[in-house]
Amino acid sequence: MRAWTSPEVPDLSELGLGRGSAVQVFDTASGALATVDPEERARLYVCGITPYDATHLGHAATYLTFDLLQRAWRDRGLEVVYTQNITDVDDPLLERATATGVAWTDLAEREIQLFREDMAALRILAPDHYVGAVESIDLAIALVERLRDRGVTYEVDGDVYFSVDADPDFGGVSGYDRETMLRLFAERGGDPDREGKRDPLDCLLWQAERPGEPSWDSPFGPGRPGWHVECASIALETLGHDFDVQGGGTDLVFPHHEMSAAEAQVATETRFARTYVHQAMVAFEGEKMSKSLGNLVLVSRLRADGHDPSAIRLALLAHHYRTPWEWADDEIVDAQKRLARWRDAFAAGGSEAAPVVDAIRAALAHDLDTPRAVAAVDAWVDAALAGGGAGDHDPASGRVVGAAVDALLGVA
Ligand code: 5CA
Ligand code: ZN
Repeated sequence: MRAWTSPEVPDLSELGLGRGSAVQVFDTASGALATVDPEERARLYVCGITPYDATHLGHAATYLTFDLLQRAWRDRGLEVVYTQNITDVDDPLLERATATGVAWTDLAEREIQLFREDMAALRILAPDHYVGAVESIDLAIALVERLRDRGVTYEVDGDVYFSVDADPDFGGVSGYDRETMLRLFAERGGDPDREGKRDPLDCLLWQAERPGEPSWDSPFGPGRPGWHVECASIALETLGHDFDVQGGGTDLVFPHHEMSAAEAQVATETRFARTYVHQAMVAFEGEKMSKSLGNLVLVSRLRADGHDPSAIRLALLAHHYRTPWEWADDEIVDAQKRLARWRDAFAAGGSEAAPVVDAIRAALAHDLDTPRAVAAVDAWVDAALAGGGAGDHDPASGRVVGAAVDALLGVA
């Protein structure tokens, strides 16, 4: 699939600012900070959208978090290989298409295009591999065949299931107890109560064709892949196993990331990802912002209302990715004011650039601490705008701090 055009990222080392330090992020699987500092190349997979409605601020927060991780890695001097999928065939998409009387393919195409425009406006780095479920059905089939050959699958009325207990490390991503797993599985698209399953937690690998739904031929009969096998197979194909970071929102910890990892680990007999990083949920009107609930603040709506995309980005940056928060309308007002002050100060210049650049780098390297990075820039900006007779005013420093804010925080 075509992605979108990435923004230019200034190389701070070319401005005489050296390089950033090794990046630490919180790893859900180990429950601790992990240093993710591979030799030359960092490999990242982030779970992409199910394109049945427009990009909301929760999605934007998730993709921004992994954009910042990539910026920190690049500032470190690493090459980044980044894959994102698109769940362009799945139950909610088909249901919405039927309910609104549009072809499911047209609905997906329209929402993917809007997502591209939102991501480009927010200056989010584009994936190197932007892969749809539909265009990678063959990959999913190949992974299901591998699992079948290992004897860890079985059929229930033509549907193919994966035995989760085939992975000795099952549970290692979420760390949840069985009761929690059963509850979340039922809430998030699983079918714990289906008759004929060997373990209520076993998940669907291949769903046999249902009347009126799209299907593809396979060695298991016509049908379509399960959700988890989509991400497992796309990640293995584009990044290989044992890649650096599997990312997404906390709503994907279980079952999605647990199941994708288990499927891939049983097929390859090696670890799927080294680290699992999750963005906390952004809420609105008291609940998780979600397409199914409809309590959405859309990026495209804010843009259409005339808000600078960099202000939307700054509003999100004011929150740490691991802290759940609720959108309120004054967030964008505050961000707009902050953006104006920052731009004034970058034009005017201020004190020496290196200390504030170091502070931004240190904040990001320590678990992508954006509130701390924003506070460091605020302090420099406040001093710059207060001016006064300080002897260390350097008109050129504004350009350098502006470049660092652009490179590291993506704010133009
Ligand atoms: N297609 C699947 C992933 S394979 C999916 O979850 N799609 S989605 O459109 O529902 O969500 C896209 C991404 O945004 C996922 O990484 C999800 O975890 C994240 N996300 C969804 N809602 C929120 C929210 N309210 N706050 C933060 N992140 C969210
Ligand atoms: Zn996924």
